[in-house]
Amino acid sequence: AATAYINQIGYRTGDAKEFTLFEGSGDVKIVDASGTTVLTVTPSAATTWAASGQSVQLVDFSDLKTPGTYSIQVGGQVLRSDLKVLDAPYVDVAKASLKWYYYQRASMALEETYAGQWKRPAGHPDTQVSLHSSTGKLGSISSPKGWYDAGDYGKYIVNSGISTYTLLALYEHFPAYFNTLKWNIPAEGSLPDLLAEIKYNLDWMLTMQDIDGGVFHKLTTLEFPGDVMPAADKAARYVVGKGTAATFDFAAVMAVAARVYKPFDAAYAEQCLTAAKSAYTWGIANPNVAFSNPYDVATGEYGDSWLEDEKLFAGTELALTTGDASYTQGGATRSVPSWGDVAGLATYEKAAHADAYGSEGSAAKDSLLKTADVFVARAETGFGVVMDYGDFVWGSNAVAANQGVWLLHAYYITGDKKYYVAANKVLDYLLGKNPLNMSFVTGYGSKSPKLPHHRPSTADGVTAPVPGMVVGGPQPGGEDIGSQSWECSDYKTGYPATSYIDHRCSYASNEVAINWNAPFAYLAFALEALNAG
Ligand code: G3I
Ligand code: 9MR
Repeated sequence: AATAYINQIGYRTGDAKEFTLFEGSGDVKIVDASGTTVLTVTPSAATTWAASGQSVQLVDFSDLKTPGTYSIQVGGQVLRSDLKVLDAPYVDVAKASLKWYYYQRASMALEETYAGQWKRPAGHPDTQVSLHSSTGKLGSISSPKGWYDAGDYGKYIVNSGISTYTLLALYEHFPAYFNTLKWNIPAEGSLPDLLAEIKYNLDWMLTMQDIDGGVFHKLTTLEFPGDVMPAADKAARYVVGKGTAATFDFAAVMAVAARVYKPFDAAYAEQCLTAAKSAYTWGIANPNVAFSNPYDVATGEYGDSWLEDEKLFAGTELALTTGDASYTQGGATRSVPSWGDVAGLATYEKAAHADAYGSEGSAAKDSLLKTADVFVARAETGFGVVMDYGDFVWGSNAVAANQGVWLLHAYYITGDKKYYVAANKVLDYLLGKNPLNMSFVTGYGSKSPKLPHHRPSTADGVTAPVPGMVVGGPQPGGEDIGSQSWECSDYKTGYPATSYIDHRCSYASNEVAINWNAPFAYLAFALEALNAG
């Protein structure tokens, strides 16, 4: 049947606007609340999008610039009535995506004043955590606070790396916007909400550094816990492993934190910088310590054996913070960043500060724009999105969001609107312009995930999931099929972009994670901040 796939949250008044039409024929009419046709559009010629196997048309309705709610009609048939045009469409969903980090806080109770119906008692104090034999040490450490990684209750340094960095970058790129923005979380001193939230995780990360500068890999139970609330998960937790990836990721994040917190808390900034330097020194001396799960540990691995990108990321950030060029590492990748490949984060920094980096700077700009141009071209055909067949891996929605962030960096250095427009199309995809016809953010949009793989949302007795969570998204792996007895049925469709199930069992398509919310928050907020004031 004819279907219009739209950004369900809304389109910005002054922006280019597009939706995707499947099995439509003839012109599209956009009709306002009083029944008046405000725009008639002839859709583009149909093309097939390999990732969903659909033949679709694109409908450009940029000429509609009046705020309101509209219906979409084809051949007299009303396809949907939830098309919105707004002046600042993303503020609420973007705030929710950052508020979610508060809901993920370990070691503290969530009070009703902040958490509403998702209030809960404190869990995981983590004040006395045994050092697993894989750390090579005996005894225990105090390692409280931090965000739970995902639908599980582990705290993982590698994944905290890219996640915390991305949120710090959001502040660093738009400080004026965030100095006054609030979303009802507990205040810490005079810090802006974004920096207060990030500090909750930085404080935990700092506890994970050993006295020799090396950084422990993760803090988890030996097995994943069952579907219980944090306070009911009483299994012993361990600090596990120590390695190069964790140590360099930590060094990079602390180097950025030293810059960002300096105007607010010079002593804290100094602590972060000292930690960054000693971690970096350990990483240089121990460049090949890859982590893999010990035989008795079954929680998330975040295993990675290619460690040059973490070194590049750390060196680049330390050079920028200290002005000491001896930290600089060569290289500028064309690949979009992910938890296991952070080289692209160095590309961003070198491109943004190209003058200071000489030939490294121009190489970074070149890499940035080459990939961005591929993305722009992809978004002009098929489904009108950047995502391509091979992009659908575990956490595909973060691939999408990071593609959007990449495009914004191309926009920052060129001012060329085509990159902004393509970045906007990424957000359209995540908010409903996709073949599943759903917004991937819990609580936002006409249709959004109701049963994410998120232990608190499963166990809290509240019908609605915790809001503001970006689920992993479609991908053809199906690693969870058959798990949790018969419930996770075979949801593979033969196409990557539609292999998804909104069920609690589906950790491979419907879990949530801090490294998936972070690029979404960056993208949605950057698109607001760029239009503010
Ligand atoms: O990169 C390859 C790609 O080259 C290949 O074509 C593709 C084919 O399957 O696989 C890609 O690798 C995948 C990788 O994610 C991409 O980042 C792996 O197959 C896939 O198994 C791997 O999944 C990871 C998953 O843990 C299982 O280890 C996810 O990235 C990672 O986000 C996820 O993280 C978990 C933590 O372990 C525990 N906490 C929850 C969190 C989210 O589910
Ligand atoms: O619930 C776990 C989820 O948080 C992880 O991301 C995922 C991948 O490591 O694993 C989930 O746990 C599953 C385990 O791996 C296999 N048995 C079923 C578990 C789900 O309840």
